[in-house]
Amino acid sequence: TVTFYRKDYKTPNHRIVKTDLVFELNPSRTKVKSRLQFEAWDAQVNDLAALELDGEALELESVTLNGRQLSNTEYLQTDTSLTIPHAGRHGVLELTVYNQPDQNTRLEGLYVSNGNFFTQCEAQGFRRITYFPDRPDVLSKFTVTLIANKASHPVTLSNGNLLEARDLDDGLHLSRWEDPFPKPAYLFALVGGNFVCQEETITKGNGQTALLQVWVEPGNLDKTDFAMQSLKRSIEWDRQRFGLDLDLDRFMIVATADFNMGAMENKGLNIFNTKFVFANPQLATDVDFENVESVVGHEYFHNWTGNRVTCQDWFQLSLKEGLTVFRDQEFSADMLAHGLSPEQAASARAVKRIDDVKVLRAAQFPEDAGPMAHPIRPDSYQEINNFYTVTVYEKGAEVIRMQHTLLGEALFQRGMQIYFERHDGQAATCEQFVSAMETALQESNPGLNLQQFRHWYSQAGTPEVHASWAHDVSLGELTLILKQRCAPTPGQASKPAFHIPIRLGFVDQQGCDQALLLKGDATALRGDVLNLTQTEQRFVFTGLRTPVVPSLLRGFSAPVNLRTSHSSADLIFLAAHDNDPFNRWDAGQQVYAKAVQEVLKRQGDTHGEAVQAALEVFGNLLNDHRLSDGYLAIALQLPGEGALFEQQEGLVDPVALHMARCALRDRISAQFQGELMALYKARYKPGEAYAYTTVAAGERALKNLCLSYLVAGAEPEDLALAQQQYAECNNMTDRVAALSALVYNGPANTPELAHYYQLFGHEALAIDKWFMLQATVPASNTDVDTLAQVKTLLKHPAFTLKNPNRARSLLGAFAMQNPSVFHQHSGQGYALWADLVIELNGINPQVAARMARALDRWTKLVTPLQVHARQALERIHGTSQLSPDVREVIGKALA
Ligand code: HT7
Ligand code: ZN
Repeated sequence: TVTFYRKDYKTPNHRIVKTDLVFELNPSRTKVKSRLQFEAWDAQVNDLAALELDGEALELESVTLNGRQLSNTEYLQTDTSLTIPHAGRHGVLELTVYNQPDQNTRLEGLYVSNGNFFTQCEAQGFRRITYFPDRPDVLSKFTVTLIANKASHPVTLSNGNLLEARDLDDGLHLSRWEDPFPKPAYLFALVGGNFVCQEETITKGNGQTALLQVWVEPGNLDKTDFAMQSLKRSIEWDRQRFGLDLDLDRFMIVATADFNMGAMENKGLNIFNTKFVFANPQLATDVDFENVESVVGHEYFHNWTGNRVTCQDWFQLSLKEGLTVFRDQEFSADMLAHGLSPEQAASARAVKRIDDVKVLRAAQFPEDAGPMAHPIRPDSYQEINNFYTVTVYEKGAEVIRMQHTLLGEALFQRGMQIYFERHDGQAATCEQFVSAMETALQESNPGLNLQQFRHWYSQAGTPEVHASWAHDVSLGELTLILKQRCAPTPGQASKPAFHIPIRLGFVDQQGCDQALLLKGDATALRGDVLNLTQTEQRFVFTGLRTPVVPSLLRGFSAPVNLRTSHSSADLIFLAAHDNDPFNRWDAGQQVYAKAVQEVLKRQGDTHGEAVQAALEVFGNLLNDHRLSDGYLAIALQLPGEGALFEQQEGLVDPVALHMARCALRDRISAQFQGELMALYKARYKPGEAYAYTTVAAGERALKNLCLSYLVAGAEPEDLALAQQQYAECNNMTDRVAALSALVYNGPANTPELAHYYQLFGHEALAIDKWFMLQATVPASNTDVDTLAQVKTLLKHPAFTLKNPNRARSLLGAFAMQNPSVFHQHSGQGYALWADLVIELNGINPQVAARMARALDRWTKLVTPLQVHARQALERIHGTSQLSPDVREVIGKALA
C-alpha cells in the first residue's frame, strides 16, 4: 500500500507549455498522438533533469524527442510512468499510444457509454489516455484534433473553440479544437458520438456573445429545457453576486448515463451524469429539479473557482470544492427565494439551509467520527478518489461559510477579488485563499486575523460545544458559559481550540429578540456573532431584565455539535417562537429525537413525557398558520435514522431504533389524523398543471408528508389515498410519493409497481427510482422480505453493476438508505453487501469503494452485529486483487 503525504509536495522538473493531441477514435483501439512542448520549471532545474510523465494501462508505440525517435533503452517505462532521463531544459516530446475505451469499465480516462466516447480525467484519469505529468499544478495550452467515423460518431467535441471541422476519406471526419486558457490535464475532455443539442446565444457582460449548448442522445431533447435555464441563471447569478463572467465563446454540457459521480467541470465542456441534466415533470421530482439546478450551477461556478484558479495538489481539493459548494448553496438559496415576499423568501432560504445541514449531520458528522475522518485539507491518502468526500465538499463549504460569517458579504467579496488578483491562472493552496480573506478583513479591521481559524483546515473531527447559562433577572445579567472539545480522530489525539463563530439571540417570553449587550471585551461580539476562541469562555450579557431563552448557533453558524442546558419547556418554546427559522426547526428536532430515545428505552411505549413534548411541538406547528408549506413540511418531519444513530449514546441497534421511530411516527399520525387529512385534502389538486416553483414544490412536499403519516397505519382506507394519488397524478413528485407510501406500507408487489415499470421501462432514471424504492422497504413492513426482494432484483434483466446509477439504486440504496434491513440481526444484509462490493471491485473500483463505506460506523453497532460486520469486512479485505480504492476504505475500517 502506498501512502501519499501533503508534506512531500515538490514542484515538477518541467512545465508543459503546449500540448497538441490527435485522437483516432476507435472503440476497441484508439490511437493517441501527443506533442508536448516542455520547459524547465525554474532556474534550479538543470540540463540533466528527467522529464517525468504518468501513464497507466497504455500501449506505447513510439517516443520521439526533438525530432529523433528514441529506442527503448533511452527511456524508462513502468506500469505507472514514463521517464526521459536528461531531457534538457526545454524541447519537444512526441508520443504515440493506444488505449481500449470499450474495455474501460472503471469509467476513468477515455471510455465508451452506449457506443459514444466520453472522458473523465479528474483526478488522475488523463494518465489512462496518454503519458503526461498528470498533476494539477502543470498547466498547459491544449489543441485537440478528433478523427472519428462520421456515420457512427457524427458529433465530436473538446474544450474551448472549434477551429476547424471537415470530412476526410473513408467515412471519417475531423474536428480541431483550441482552448485559449492553460489548464491542468484533469480539466481535459472529449466527447464523440451521436448527439443532438439544444442551444442558445447569450450576451455577456462585456457585450460579446457566447453559444450555450446542452447535448444529449437523440430522443432526450424533451428533458433539457430546465438544465439550459439553470445554466443561464447560473451565468447571470455569478456575474451579479460575484462579479465573475463567462470567459469563453462557447460553453457545452453533455449528458451520459454512465458516470461515476454527478458531473465534471472540464473547461468549456462539462460532462454530466444524465441524473443532473434530465428534468421534466413526468420524469423528475421536485428534488430532482432542485438538484439539476444546483449541479449545473456548481459545475459552472467551477469555471472560476477551480478552473481559472486551480489546486496546487490534490490535498488542496477543498480549495475548489468547498468554495464551489458554498457558491452553489448560495445560488440555490437565491433562486429559491427569487420573486417571493421577504417573509416567504426568508422561509425558502431557511428550508435550503436546513436541507444542507441535514446532509452535513447525516453524512459528514459520521465521517468525521469514523475511520475515514480527515481534515478538509487531508494530510495523506492512499487513493485520491476516496477523498471526494462530504468532509472536503460539505464541511469545506461550512468552513467557507464561517469566513463569510466572520467577514460579512462585502468583505468576503473583497477577499474573493484579492484571491483572483493574486492567483488567476495559477494553481493555488487553501492557505492562499485564507490569506486573501485575511487581507480583506484587515483592510478594515487591522486588529483582527484568521490565525486560529486556520485550524479548521488542519484538524479533523466535529467539535462539541457545551453551553450553559445563569440569568440574574433582577441584575439583568446573563452569564453564558461555552466550552469546546474535539474528540481524537485518526492521527490527531488532541487539538488546539477552534475559532467558532456562534450566532445567537435571546428570545423573551413574547417571542422577541432582546438587544445583545456584551460586558467587557467588545471584540468578542460582532453584530450577533460571538467569537468562541478558548476551550472554556464566559460571556456576560447585560440589560436582560425579563426571562429569556438563549437561541444559540443560529443558522448553524459553525459545523459543531451543540449541547445545551435547555429544558424540555425551553425547546418547546423555541420550536414555536424562535425568530431564527433554522433554530426553530432544530429545537423541534431535538424534542423529536428525545422522544425517539424515550420510546426506545420504554420498548415501544409512547406514553412518556418526551413523547408528550413531541406531540406538543407538532401540534403547535400545525396551528401556526403563518408558516410556509415548505417550512412546515420540513418541521413536521422526524429526524432521520442516520442522525438518530449518531446522536445515541453508546452502542446502537438500528433495527430497534427504526421501530422506536416508527412508533413515534404512528403515535403522531393517530393523534393528528384529522389535521393531517385536512392539510392533505386542501392540497390535493390532481388536475392542476405542474410547475416547479418554490411555493408549488412546498405545497407538494407538505401534502406528501401528510400522506406518509396518514398511510403509516397501513389501514386499507389510508392506502386507498395513495392508490388514488398514484392513479390521478400528473407529475413524478406525486407519483413517487404515492408509490413509496404503497411500497413502504402496503403488501408486497403492489400492482402500481408493475404499472410504473410498464410506463417508464425505457427511462433509465425512472427505473433507478423503481429499484431504489424496492431496496428501501423498511423492516417495519412485515409483508415484505426486502433482502429476498433485493436478491431477486439483482437478477432482473434491467439490473447491471456496470452502470453506476443502477448499482447505487439497488446496492447503494439497500446498504446506505435502509438501516433496518441492512443491519438485520441475521448478518445476511452484510453478507450480501460484501458479495456485491467484491464483484463491483472488479468492474469499477471507484464506485465499489463508495459502496464499501456502508460499514464505516460498525464499531458503534451492538455487539452481535459487530461480529457479523467484522466477518463481512474481513472477507472483503481478504479478497485477491482488491483495488487500492476498496483496500483503503476497508483497511481503515478494520484498523
Ligand atoms: N470536480 C468533479 C469531481 C469528479 C470526480 C472525481 C473523481 C472521479 C470522478 C469524478 N467525476 C467528477 C465534480 C465536482 O465536484 O464538480
Ligand atoms: Zn465540484
